[in-house]
Amino acid sequence: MKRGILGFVRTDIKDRFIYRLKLNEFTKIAKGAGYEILDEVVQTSEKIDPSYVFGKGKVEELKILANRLQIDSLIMYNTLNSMQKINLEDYLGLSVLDRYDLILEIFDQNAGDAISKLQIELARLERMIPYVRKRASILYFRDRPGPRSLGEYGYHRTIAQLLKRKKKIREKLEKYRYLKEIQREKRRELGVLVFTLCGFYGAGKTTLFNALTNLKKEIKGIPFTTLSSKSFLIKYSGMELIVIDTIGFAFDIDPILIKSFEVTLEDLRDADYDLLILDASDEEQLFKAKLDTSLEILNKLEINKEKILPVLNKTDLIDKEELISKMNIVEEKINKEPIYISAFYKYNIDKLLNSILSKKI
Ligand SMILES: Nc1nc2c(ncn2[C@@H]2O[C@H](COP(=O)(O)OP(=O)(O)OP(=O)(O)O)[C@@H](O)[C@H]2O)c(=O)[nH]1
Ligand SMILES: [Mg+2]
Repeated sequence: MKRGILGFVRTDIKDRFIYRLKLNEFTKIAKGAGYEILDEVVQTSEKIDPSYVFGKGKVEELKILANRLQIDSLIMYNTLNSMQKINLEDYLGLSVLDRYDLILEIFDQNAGDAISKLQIELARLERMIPYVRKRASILYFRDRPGPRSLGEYGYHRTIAQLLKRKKKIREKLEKYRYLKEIQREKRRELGVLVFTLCGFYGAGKTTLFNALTNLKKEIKGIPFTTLSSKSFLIKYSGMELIVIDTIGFAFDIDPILIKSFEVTLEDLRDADYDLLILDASDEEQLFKAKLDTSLEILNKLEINKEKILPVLNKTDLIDKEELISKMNIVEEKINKEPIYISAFYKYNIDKLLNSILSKKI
C-alpha cells in the first residue's frame, strides 16, 4: 500500500466546517485509490503561496514529517499548477498529487471500457502537457541562451507527440459521441421514456440499476466504481423505459475533468428525467453539502430543473424521524417531494417507477 499525507491550504477563513467534511470525503477517495493516509497537514492562510502552496515554514515541517513517517506521496486537496507541483516534488522528494490527479488515479483503476479509458487519457493529457512544458523550461531554457541542446530537441518531440495524441483522442471521442447520438435519435423515434440515475459516488446508483434490471453490475463499495454509462431497457406496467446508470459526482470537481467526461455526461442532458440519488444515511451536514454540490453540477451541465427527480436511498439505515428531516431538507432546496427507497432491499421500487410513469402520462 502507498503511504500518503493529506495536505490542504484553507483560504476561506470563515469556513470552519464544510472543508472538514470535504477532507473526510477526500480521504475516502484516497483510501479507495490504495493509499494509507498517515497524517494530515492543514494550513489556514488567506493566500496560497505561488511557489509551494504552503508557506515556507509549513513546507519544512512537512518535509520532516514525511521523513519521519516514511511517506511516499503528498496528496493535496488544492489544485496545483505545474510550477507548484514541481517545486513540492523537488523539495520534498515525494510524489505529489492534487485532487485532480487522485481522481484520475482512482478512475484509472476502475476503467473497464474504451470510452472511459479515452476520457481519462484526455483528462491526463490536459494536465501533463503544461507540466512537461514547465519541467523542460526549467531544464533547458532557464539562463541558458545559445544553441539548442539535444534534450531540448527531445522535449519538442515529446510535446508534439502528446499534442498529436490529444487530437487523436478527441477525434475518437467525437466518433463515440456521434454513435451515441444515433442511439438517442432511435430512442426518440420509438418514444421510449429515458431516465438516468445520477448523484454522488456511493449513493447506490448501481445497486438501484441492478434492482430495476435484475442485472448484476459490479458493486465494490469504493468511490467511482461506475465510470461509463450503461443503459438497459425495462418493461413495467406495459410500458418500456430505458434506465441509465452514470458516473458519480464529487466535491469540487475541476471543470476540465467534467469537460473530458462530456460524452458520458451528455446522457444526463439528453434524458427525460434525471433521478438524483441521495444517500439518506449521510449525516445531516454532509447530506446537505452533497445535495448542494449535486445541484450545482447539474446546473453547470445545463440540466433543466424540471427533469430532476430526487430519490432518498438507503432509508433502511435510518429511522422515521431522520427520514422526515431529510425529506424536508430536499423539499426546501428543490421544492419537490423525494421518493424514498432502499435499493439494497428493493423497497419502494414500484412506487419509484409509478412516479416516473405518472409524470409522462
Ligand atoms: N444499506 C444500504 N446500502 C446500500 C443501498 N444501496 C446501496 N448500498 C451500498 O452502498 C454502496 C455503494 O453502492 P453503489 O450502488 O456501488 O453506489 P454508486 O452510486 O453506484 O457508486 P459509484 O459507482 O461509485 O458512483 C455499496 O456498498 C452498496 O451495497 C441501500 O439501499 N441500503
Ligand atoms: Mg455505480
